[in-house]
Amino acid sequence: MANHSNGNSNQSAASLNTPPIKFTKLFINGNFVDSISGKTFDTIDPRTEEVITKVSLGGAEDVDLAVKAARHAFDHGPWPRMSGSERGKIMMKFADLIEENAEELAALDAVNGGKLFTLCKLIDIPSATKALRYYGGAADKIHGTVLKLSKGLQGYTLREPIGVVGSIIPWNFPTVMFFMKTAPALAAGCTIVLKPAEQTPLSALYYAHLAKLAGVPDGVLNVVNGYGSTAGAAISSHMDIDKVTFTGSTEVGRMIMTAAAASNLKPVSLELGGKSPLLIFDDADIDQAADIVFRGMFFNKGEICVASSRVYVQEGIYEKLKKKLVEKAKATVVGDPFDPKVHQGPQINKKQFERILSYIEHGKREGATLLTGGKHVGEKGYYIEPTIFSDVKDDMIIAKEEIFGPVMSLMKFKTMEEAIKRANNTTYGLAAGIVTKNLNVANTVSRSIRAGMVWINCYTAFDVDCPYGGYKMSGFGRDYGLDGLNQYLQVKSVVTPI
Ligand code: TAP
Repeated sequence: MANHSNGNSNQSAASLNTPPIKFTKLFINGNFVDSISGKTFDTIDPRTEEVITKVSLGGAEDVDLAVKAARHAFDHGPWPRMSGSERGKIMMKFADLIEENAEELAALDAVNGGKLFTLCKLIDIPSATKALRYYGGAADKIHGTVLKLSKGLQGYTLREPIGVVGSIIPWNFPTVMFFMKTAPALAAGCTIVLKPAEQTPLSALYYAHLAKLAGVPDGVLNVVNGYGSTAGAAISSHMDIDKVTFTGSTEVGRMIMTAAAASNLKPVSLELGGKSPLLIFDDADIDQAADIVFRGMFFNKGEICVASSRVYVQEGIYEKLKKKLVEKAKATVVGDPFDPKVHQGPQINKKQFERILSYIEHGKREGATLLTGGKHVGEKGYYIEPTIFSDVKDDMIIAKEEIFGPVMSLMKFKTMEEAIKRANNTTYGLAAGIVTKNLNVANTVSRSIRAGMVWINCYTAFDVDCPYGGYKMSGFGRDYGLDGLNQYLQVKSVVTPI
């Protein structure tokens, strides 16, 4: 417990601890503007529960303005018409500008999202530049095919940008999500109206500014901050948006799909929740397994859709692994995400904080054994101890529902067949992990699990070249990889007599 201190006392990064807030308005048609209503909302520092700044509150009418700008840029502007290599060049410049401002951008995500500053610098911000360079490099390689037709016909296909893209993203990875959606859409030649999560608007506005500096034409990338129920709903039901891409909860994903169907039948891609199983077999190296399990669950304070929140451990290794995991949890330093000694920052907001604590209470009431953690840390800020339950049963709420916080459920299994069956016993299918030295086990399990991503002897190993997305109620469509680019393209067939 001694380590679970909530100090807001980092001196070494004192200036970044309170980064300058340069952009707080909406970004529409290349300009920062107030919302039409003139209203603003508070954006909160989860370390202190205090207001960082006020941000313009966009509503349906602001979304409408942004869509008009994006529509005009798509129908008449240079972006979809310029060559792929020209678009790629601008995207490379955009990446360079992000690199030049990396510290400040990392600080914005850390202060706004309670994310570890060092990891923002090491992972989140580089993911933006990697995505821009990967898709920027692909922009001049978007080809159709030549068709071999019968009956005196010849033809070919064109892969054309889908049009105006509405992008609705969550708060757990503000930068990663922004570029996971924006980089392929830009490469394809689309124009974009993006709504960041209301909890984390700050870095998105900075990116809009850098996009303009890099040469992205006005109207191509618009950022409208606001609430999901107003600005988000206006995007999903807009008649002039050609596609919506969304990452967030399954509940909201369903609402977006309904709104898309009820308006102009726009295609949607949804990356939704998860309750991902991680299977540890008896032959695993215990230290390696403990590292993988611990990071799989507690990375980004458990606020990650692929969190390995259901850990199935084979009976021969169960007790040993349990002990190691508890040791690791007890050694975890919870506190200010700017402090380099800290491993886990605060949860995003009061709502999530209370939700997580209520799941912990559920776990206790349902009869799971609380091995460690379970409590709020400190007096101020949304800090929660890394929490591990053992003796969890598959039908307990903590084993079924996405908690989206630092709460791990440990379960024991005997055979591979049993583990596969129990791992698949979920409505979700986002990710899964296997730790074993046995190649046959790894192959059998990875092919038997119904999930969009399977990691063997690693976890949360993402790469821009690796498609990522869900099975079942974890959604459909893929982000990243060339599959991610295809989401922003559509195929036109052209046929002519020979
Ligand atoms: P969501 O409500 O799903 O938020 C995701 C995004 O959708 C935000 O930008 C949100 O706007 C927007 N949104 C909300 N209602 C909308 C609507 N009716 N139409 C269009 N857009 C709408 O997630 P949350 O409430 O922040 O978190 C709740 C739970 O969702 C979490 O506990 C977790 O289980 C899950 N979640 C999953 C993920 C991933 S990566 N799969 C990410 C975040 C949360 P606001 O800005 O107003 O919130």
